Amino acid sequence: DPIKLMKQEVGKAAANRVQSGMIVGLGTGSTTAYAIEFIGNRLKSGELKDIIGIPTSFQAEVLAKKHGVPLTTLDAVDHIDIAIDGADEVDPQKNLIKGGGAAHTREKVVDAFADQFIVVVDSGKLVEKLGSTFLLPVEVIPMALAPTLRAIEKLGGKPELREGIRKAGPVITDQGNFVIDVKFNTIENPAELEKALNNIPGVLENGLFVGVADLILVGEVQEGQPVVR
Ligand code: DER
Repeated sequence: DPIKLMKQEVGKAAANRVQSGMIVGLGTGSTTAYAIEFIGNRLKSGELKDIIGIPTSFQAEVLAKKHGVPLTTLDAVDHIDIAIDGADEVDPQKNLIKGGGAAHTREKVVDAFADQFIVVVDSGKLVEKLGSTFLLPVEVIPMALAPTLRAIEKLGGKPELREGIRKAGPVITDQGNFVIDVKFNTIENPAELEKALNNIPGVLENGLFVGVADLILVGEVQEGQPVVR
């Protein structure tokens, strides 16, 4: 499966940038899952020492424990050296849409705080304009669902409440909130839209990551071989 190959390769490339003694932000999603696995492998082999991770979700926490990556919390560190995280879309200015895993609230805290935020994506995530292939996730507190839906429509969005697949009713985030996925025809000014959305009473965080990513690692398959650029 070429996509899986790309995700593994780019996850490994990110994990290889972690140096002993680092505090590492651990992102959420299937691509970052490989990076966490490879960090664990490097710890087991002794090649890497004294790593401590800050998870961005229950998923990251479970994976880190499974692969033997020690964890701590943001109140126990004064910096994060590298955050590794995925994305649903990446534009040419390195702005992102994230939140496919409904984890974007904690991800933005960790990714923005890190000295270096490394994004790991397969080449299918690269877009010219944000919003062209992926709905924009917005985390809202449940009691404000109705007014936030109306406010998002006023901004030109077409919002829909994210329903669970193996859970009846709406998806519930790690904070106990709802996620609204929003279709915008075009997102001309991501920075402005990010601010406008977060200024709606009841909105906790949205999946636009503007000016946060430092390095984009892209997994591709060339002549059947996975490469990273
Ligand atoms: O939820 C998130 O923001 C994840 O990082 C997601 O956007 C990327 O997940 P994937 O690597 O499984 O595509």
